[in-house]
Amino acid sequence: MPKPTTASDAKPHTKNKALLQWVADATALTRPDRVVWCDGTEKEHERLTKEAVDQKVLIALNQKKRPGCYLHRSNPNDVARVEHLTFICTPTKEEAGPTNQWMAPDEAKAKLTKLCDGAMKGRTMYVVPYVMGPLGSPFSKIGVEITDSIYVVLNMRIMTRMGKAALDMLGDSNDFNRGFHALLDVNPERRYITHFPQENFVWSVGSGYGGNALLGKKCLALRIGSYLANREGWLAEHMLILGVESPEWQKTYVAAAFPSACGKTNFAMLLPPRRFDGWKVYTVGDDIAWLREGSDGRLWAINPENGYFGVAPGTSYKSNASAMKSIEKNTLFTNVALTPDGDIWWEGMDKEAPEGTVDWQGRPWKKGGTEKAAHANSRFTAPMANNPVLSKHVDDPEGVPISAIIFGGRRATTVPLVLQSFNWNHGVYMGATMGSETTAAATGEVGVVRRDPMAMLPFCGYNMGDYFRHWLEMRGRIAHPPRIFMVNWFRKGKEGQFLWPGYGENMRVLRWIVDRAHVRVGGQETPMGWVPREGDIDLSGLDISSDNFKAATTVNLDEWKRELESQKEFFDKIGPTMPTPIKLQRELLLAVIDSVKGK
Ligand code: OXD
Ligand code: MN
Repeated sequence: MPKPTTASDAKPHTKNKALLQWVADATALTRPDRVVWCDGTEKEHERLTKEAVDQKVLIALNQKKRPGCYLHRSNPNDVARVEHLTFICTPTKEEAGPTNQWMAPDEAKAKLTKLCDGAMKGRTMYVVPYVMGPLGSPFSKIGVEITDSIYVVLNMRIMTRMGKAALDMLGDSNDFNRGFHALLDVNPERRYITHFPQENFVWSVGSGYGGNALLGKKCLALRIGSYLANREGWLAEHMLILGVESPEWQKTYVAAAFPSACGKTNFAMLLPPRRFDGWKVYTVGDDIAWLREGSDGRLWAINPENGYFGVAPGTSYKSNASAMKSIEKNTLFTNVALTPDGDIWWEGMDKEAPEGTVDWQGRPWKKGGTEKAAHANSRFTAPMANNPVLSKHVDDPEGVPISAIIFGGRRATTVPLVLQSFNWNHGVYMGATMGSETTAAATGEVGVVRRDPMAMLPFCGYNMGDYFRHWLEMRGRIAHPPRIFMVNWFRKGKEGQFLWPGYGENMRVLRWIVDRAHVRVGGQETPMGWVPREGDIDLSGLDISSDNFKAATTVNLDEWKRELESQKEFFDKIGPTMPTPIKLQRELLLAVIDSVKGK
């Protein structure tokens, strides 16, 4: 068995017995040629980047145009999360619930032990200590990822607070997430993303894709995180966090859950339109929020991440100028197209692709053909410090106080532009019944409506019915709960056109939400919740007809009746753990519709 060494043959920066033992066990199983303990220094970063370029894992981009930027081309069979290969390995199937894939812990361990036997021979094993959340924050969690992917190490360096600081924070404690990642031969036949919530352990093999391999993100911060949150009385959510500042008042913080690839990063970096001169939106986080009650009775949130793993196609100066600025330097790109001058390109960028662009697989790309230049789920990994609208509170140990929670989906019909719930329970019901059309962020059919409660369907690490119960119970902990809303930027008119312009104009909706949270603007009560009337939302300078605005905000009771009826199937799927207050909400709304319609 090779002795754990760092690249410089120095000792690991820890005497933590539990950690050293775990690394020794992983070393004995996988038998790497070399073990490298990552310290997070700039020197290490330079060395690893050079190694990755030498190994052709990274392609250096034009360093004059994009300093510190590199392109990675993944195996074409490994471009997205794989929900059908993702398992929650709780002692019983019931604990994982009906929406998760379950495997018995012993079976999963036996399978992956076999696959990992000698799997790192001839390779380097990296030990990556990291913190999710601000250093020193009581909210934060420590993880250590073992991986044989240098690409994963370089991404973890951007996405987390990685290196010696994490080991210092850990000290002698055994309270850390163990994340064991091995690429194997990157073959879907040998791909398993397994989670052991009771052991705070993740074991992922056969994929190098971000959501499957950067184990601090979906695996720890959401799946294991949600399990811990239920046990410890807080919330781990698939939510962005933003701060809205008006010329007159202080900031108001909002958290919003949208399913993958539905514009969370764009919303978190929203640039207010000209009409909103003097208004600012600051990003706290673009994907994950950890929330808990503060001593003042409000709900406080941190972003556990340190960077953005954003969807590239569609990102442009028009859709998200701050994201474009965030990727000017020190950014890793995955599966985007490469231009002849060593820059990156994707569909939906501001400019046309120049002649001689090669596609995400390195093949010459033909403009106007059927093949996309960039993969639909191509990504950028950018440090959050690059974001020109980064909130100055991202490193605050206590986080920021949340005044509103938004649930959003991609729906062509039914769901209005914005809808405010009547109260916390009704809001939890809204989140629990959220539906959205599927996107390219996960493998499978695109554009089909599926229930994606709280945008957590692929990320809840335990029984979804218990998760709803936990949400309902959180009300008891929060004396001053945030108001809860639903939004839908994607509603279409009769001709199939989008009714709302979206992007920066979403500021108008955000302002209504913030004003409603502070109880200082009107709205119209409907049987399904509150919607803005035309005068309640500032539409000045916006080219939208009154008819279109009404169509975007209308609550059509026939559509809602169908919606509520179709929710039954999902409720049945959740089965006996579905909390009664949620079931009753649905029945109540159905009864109200019937009474309003005079049936
Ligand atoms: C993501 C996702 O990468 O949700 O954030 O898939
Ligand atoms: Mn996400």
